[in-house]
Amino acid sequence: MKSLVVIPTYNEVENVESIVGRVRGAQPDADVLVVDDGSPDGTGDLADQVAAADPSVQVMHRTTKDGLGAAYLAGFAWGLERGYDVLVEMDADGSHQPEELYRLLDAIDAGADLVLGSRWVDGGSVVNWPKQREVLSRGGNLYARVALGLPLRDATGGYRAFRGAVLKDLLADEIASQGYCFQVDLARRSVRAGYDVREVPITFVERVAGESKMDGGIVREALWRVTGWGLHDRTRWLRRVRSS
Ligand SMILES: Nc1nc2c(ncn2[C@@H]2O[C@H](COP(=O)(O)OP(=O)(O)OP(=O)(O)O)[C@@H](O)[C@H]2O)c(=O)[nH]1
Ligand SMILES: [Mg+2]
Repeated sequence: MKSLVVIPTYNEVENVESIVGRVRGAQPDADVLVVDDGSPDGTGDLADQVAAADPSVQVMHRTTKDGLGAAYLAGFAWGLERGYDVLVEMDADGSHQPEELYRLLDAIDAGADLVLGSRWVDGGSVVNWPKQREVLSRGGNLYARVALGLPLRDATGGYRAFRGAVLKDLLADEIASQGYCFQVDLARRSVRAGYDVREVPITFVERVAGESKMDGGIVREALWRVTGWGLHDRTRWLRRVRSS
């Protein structure tokens, strides 16, 4: 099966070369697509240099910073058009270790449709995370689990592998989410559609270089969208119970 690792970047000049090299080293059969949103720090140019030396690496240049979700949608469309069997999401900052990618790909080989790299299953962990980030992630996941009834421990994480045909189906309806809730949205669509969603443990390592793009707006978007989806699903369920 042919895999494409999609890596969105915004101001990751200190990380991009290393992450691409680590992916190529850990999974020589996988191709890489860097999706850069016109990073002012020159990430896109550096990625072009890496790509020039390795035909398995491609770079998509977008003009403005448009959020993680939009970057992934563009990268996925590119990969699906080219017939990749498996599409992988990975951050550029080293938090998602390429050396653990085999765990996700093995689960796809074993029949999963979507595999989540999970910090919060047995064997999963986070390294160097400040306590407040852990509280936010655990709290966000608990909320997503309860509000949406998702049987998942880490629905907000961004280290994932999708079977291509499944991703194509999930993207048939428009996806409006931009930040973390983009991840929650795809996870919930997969569970609802009855796909085989599995979690494998990962060791998530806090970035050592560059700056986080996470901000209050992303957290707020996740909160209101998840609440909206939860209310929507529950009113539908109530209506069904009443009319039966
Ligand atoms: N193309 C593109 N990439 C983005 C955008 N926002 C974030 N990214 C990339 O998405 C990945 C995740 O962003 P991070 O800033 O690491 O967010 P995070 O991992 O939730 O936050 P930290 O834990 O603080 O690192 C990184 O590779 C970023 O460079 C965007 O608007 N466009
Ligand atoms: Mg990060």
